[in-house]
Amino acid sequence: MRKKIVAGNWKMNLDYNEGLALFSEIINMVKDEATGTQEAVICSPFIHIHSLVQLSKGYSKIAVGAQNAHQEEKGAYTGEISAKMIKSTGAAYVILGHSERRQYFGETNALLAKKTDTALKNDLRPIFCIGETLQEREANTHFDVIKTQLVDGIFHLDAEAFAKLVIAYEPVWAIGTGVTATSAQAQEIHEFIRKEIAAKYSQEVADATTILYGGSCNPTNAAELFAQPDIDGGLIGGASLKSRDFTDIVKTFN
Ligand code: 3PY
Repeated sequence: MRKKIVAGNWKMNLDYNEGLALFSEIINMVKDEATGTQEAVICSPFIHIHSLVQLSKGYSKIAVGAQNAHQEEKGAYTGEISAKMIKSTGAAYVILGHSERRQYFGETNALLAKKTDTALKNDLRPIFCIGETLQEREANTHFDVIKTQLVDGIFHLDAEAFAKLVIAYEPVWAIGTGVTATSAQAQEIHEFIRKEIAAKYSQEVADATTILYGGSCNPTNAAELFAQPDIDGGLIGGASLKSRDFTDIVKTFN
């Protein structure tokens, strides 16, 4: 049975002490709620990661991740953080290709393919984000866009490496806008992604891949989204900054 994941993306929010306080609250509230094949993940700014990992010790269903990593192993890249550095803090995950990185930092599928390789080489599990813009949906090219993101970003991996990925479908028009894809719209794309994985790898690999929905997912809409057969959890933006909301989303699976 594939893993169910609720992952918080704190983005560029919370100073050091605020982050630790929120994470402590989240641990206390989530520790008895994430059960079975479920996992709760918090992807924080880099400055928090090491401390959050320390706080999460002993809680097997709570993990920590980063929101980005550099494609090179090391070198003269002032201000950047490598996958190896992230791994050395004890983090387990890294978000790659979030639409904000694609949009504001010019991250392309080719660059993200390199970032994915470097993250996997350093034993981090990428949460690989894909999704179409509003214009692409209106032009009815959303399936093509998503297929290209899959093919150019991650389908170069062999099946063994691919099995370590989590995929997050985040329609760009639903990010930070308060607009959510309907559960039918989200399910349609998740089913498409799973079929593409099956065609490229195998049905077994496709059935084992965790595919999250992201984009204004909150305690009110999570239950309907997560009830869809191909939606295995969420990548949560704003609602992950409130311990009660995040916990309520985690509880949706119970
Ligand atoms: C959102 O929900 O806004 C997100 O971008 C989650 O990554």
